[in-house]
Amino acid sequence: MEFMATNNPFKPPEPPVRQPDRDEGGSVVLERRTQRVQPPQMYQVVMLNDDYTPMEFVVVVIQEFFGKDLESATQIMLKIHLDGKAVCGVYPKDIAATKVDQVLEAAHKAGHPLKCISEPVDF
Ligand code: TYC
Repeated sequence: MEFMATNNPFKPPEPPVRQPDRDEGGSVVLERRTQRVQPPQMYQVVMLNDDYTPMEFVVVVIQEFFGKDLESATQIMLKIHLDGKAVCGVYPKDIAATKVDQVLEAAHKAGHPLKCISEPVDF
């Protein structure tokens, strides 16, 4: 039995050759632009120092809402205490806003003036 070299039934068909300046349907493309999607802007949640909120409360809040263990939460709290502020986490915009709401609500309920904000990374 003989196979014709140009019509091998086991060989997948060659993809169509696309000519420059023509799209897949053969229409002329006047201007070709490469579309690039940017990664989403990320937001950092920054906690601020004050003179009244107990250190222990801040450590618990950082563990609870930012998923840190006791040691890193303590380090972050001490950085806030010494430097005036520190980043607790970096998230997409809506999640960062939710974290801020959660911290402010917990602080308000406990009667502490603890404040935090979210801001774009590279602010
Ligand atoms: N400065 C506070 C104190 O001495 C402790 C504190 C730490 C408060 C971090 C707020 O975000 C804060 N009790």
